[in-house]
Amino acid sequence: MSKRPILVLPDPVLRKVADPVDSVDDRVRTLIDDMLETMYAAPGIGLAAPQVGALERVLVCDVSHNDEEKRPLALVNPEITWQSEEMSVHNEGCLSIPEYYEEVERPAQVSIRYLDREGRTQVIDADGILATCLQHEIDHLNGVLFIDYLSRLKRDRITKKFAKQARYADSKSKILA
Ligand code: GNR
Ligand code: NI
Repeated sequence: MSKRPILVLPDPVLRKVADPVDSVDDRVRTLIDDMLETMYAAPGIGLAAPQVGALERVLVCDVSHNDEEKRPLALVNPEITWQSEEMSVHNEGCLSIPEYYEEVERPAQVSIRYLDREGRTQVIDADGILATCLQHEIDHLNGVLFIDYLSRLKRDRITKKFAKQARYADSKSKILA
């Protein structure tokens, strides 16, 4: 297993739609294991493959508490098959938008059909933070970020801040080169 670098805004890969996986083989299992290691190290409660530069429909998540046994989940080609009318609000963050948090409203409960790491079809019924996390990760597979649910003012402010940081980092690396 190895940790992979996490892409940060404004990396254009984060805005692309990821491709379905056509066979859950050892290559995909290695991607899953690397994503879990990367997520735990960050630390985060979820990670989508595009965040490590892989434009494939794979996500991992673990919402267990620090004092509990780990409960890693890996979903390949996830599809939301049902969502509740009831909504809930969580304070969200994203490893690709470091140190920025905002409340986002999403369906409180979802059912998701997916392939597990053995390629078997499974269904998960989620609520609470798990439902929020899985929806946040599935959004990543479609090039959608949680800031897309905020007002244009907030989204533009954060997008510009990260674009400016990227320009600065780029100018520094040119001086050092
Ligand atoms: O670590 C993460 N925490 C989090 C908190 C609330 C809602 C969603 C998340 S996912 C995030 C990790 C991440 O960026 N996954 O894409
Ligand atoms: Ni995220």
